[in-house]
Amino acid sequence: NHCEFYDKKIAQKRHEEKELMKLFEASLKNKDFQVYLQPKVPTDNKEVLQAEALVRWVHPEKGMIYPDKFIPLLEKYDRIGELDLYMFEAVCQIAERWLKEGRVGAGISVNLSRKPLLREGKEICEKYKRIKDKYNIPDGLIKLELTESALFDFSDIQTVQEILDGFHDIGLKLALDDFGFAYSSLALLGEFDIDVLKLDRAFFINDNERTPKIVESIIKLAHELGICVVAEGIEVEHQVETLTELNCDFIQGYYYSKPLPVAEFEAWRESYEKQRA
Ligand code: G
Ligand code: MN
Repeated sequence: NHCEFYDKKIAQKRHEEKELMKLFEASLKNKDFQVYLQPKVPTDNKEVLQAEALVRWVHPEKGMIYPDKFIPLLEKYDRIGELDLYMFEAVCQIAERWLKEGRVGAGISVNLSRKPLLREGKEICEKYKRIKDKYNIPDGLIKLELTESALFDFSDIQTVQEILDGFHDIGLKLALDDFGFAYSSLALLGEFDIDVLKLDRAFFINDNERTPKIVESIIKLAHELGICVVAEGIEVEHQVETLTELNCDFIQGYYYSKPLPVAEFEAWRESYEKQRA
C-alpha cells in the first residue's frame, strides 16, 4: 500500500544481494564461516571463564565480510537459521574438545535468531538436540542468546514458554541478549524462564549518575529471580570496578578482549589464567 520509484540503484542493490546469497551457499559448504570467541570474565574468582561465539565470514576471495552486512540479508532471505545451526555445531565441537582437555564448566553461548524461531516454533529444539547429542555435550554447558524481540513477536506468551521449556528440556540454557536496549520490559522476567540477562552496552555508553542505580536494581532483581547477569560492551576500568561492586556476575567487552579466533582466544585465556593464579 505504498508507491516507490524505480531507480537503477534498486536493481543494482538487488543484484548485489543475490550475488552475496550465492556466495553464502558455497561458503556454508566450504566452512568459510569462522567462530570468534569473546571472553565473559567472572567478577568472582570462583566462576569459570565463559565465552560468546560470534560469526565472521572469511571469504577466500572477498576477504572478511562483516556481520552487519550479511546478517540482515540472511534474515531477509530467511537463511539465518542455517547459519545459527552451523555456529551451534561449531561451538559444540569446541566445547567437546575443551571437555576432553579437562576444562569442566567452560561454557559458550551462541546467538539464536528471531526468524527461525518464529517460523519453526518448538520444533526447532529437535535440530539443536541432534547436534548436542552428536558431540555428547553435557546439560547446562551451552547457552543460546536471544533478543527480547524474538519473544515479543509471538502472539501468545504460552507459545514462547513452550519453546523456552523445549530448550531447557534438551539441556540448553537461555540468555536474554541486549537487555535494556529497546523496550525491555521487567514483566518479561516474570513471564519467561531465562537463565542469563545480558545488559546492553547502551547502559554503559550513555551513563550518567542515574545509570548505576538502574543497573544495581536490575542486578538485584535478576539475582532474586535466580538469573545470572552479564554486562556487555565494557571498555574501561571504572566500569569493571562499579560492576564488580554491584555484584554483576560476568563482564564482556573490549576492556578484556575483542572477539578473537579460537586459537587466539585460547592463548588469551592462558595468559589470563596465569595472571589470576
Ligand atoms: O548483540 P550481541 O551482544 O550478540 O553483539 C555483540 C557485538 O558487540 C559483537 O559484534 C562484538 O564485536 C561487539 N562488542 C563486544 N564488546 C564490545 C565493546 O566493548 N565495545 C563495542 N563497541 N563493541 C563490542
Ligand atoms: Mn549476543
